[in-house]
Amino acid sequence: MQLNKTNEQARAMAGQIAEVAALLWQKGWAEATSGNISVNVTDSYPGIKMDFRSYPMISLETLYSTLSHNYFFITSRGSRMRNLATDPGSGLCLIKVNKKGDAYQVLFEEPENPLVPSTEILTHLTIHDKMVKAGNGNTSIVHAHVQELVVLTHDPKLRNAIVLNKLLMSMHTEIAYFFPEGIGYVPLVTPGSAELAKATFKSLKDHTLVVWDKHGCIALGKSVHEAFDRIDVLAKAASIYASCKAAGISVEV
Ligand code: 2HA
Ligand code: ZN
Repeated sequence: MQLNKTNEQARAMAGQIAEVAALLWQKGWAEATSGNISVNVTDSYPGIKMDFRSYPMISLETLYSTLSHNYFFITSRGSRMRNLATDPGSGLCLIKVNKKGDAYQVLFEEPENPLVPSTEILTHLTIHDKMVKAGNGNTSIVHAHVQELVVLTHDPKLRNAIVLNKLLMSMHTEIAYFFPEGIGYVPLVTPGSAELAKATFKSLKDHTLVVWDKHGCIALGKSVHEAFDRIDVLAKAASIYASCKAAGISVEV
């Protein structure tokens, strides 16, 4: 998107997205075009006056009435975190949901180089809908291919929310502090599908992070940095487990 066409507050948010994109790339959690980030930036556009009619309306499969007239930054389909880190405008869409909540527009695009939102847009909007309804200040979502967590889901014993929680809670004292309600787990589902959005929504309940089998995880927070911290802390617990196993230390659950 053409970031220079939007306001200072939104550009600052794009800067934070760029910082987290850099961290995801450095951690090895964003190979190729993987991972996606979105932030509700409605507060950055109070009473914006512009002619919206020039932007095509794109229909949504699901009705998100709570998101009526909400604005979101969401990484674009095919964007690379390593590029977003230095040039957020090159891989970020600003979308505006319509009044009814069943369609959106992508704003401030370069007509010759239009961007399309992430393949996981349904999951992101489903979670944003839930966050706006909850009104608890959570605005940001980060999805990444966290290797340490994907490794765990290769063990059939750990493909289960109860066992996974028990194991990760026992790895490091910080986990109970960061995840007082535990974490969610979604079995293998097609990436980008409405099924994944539905299963994630169900699993989120009071959770702030959900592990996706053989895929990675998705986390929410009051900022993109808070969502990233949650992922980072959980990845540490998973990595401690792997280190213990490699050292022959018994850590069975
Ligand atoms: O953005 O990571 O899950 C590409 C993905 C899909
Ligand atoms: Zn993914």
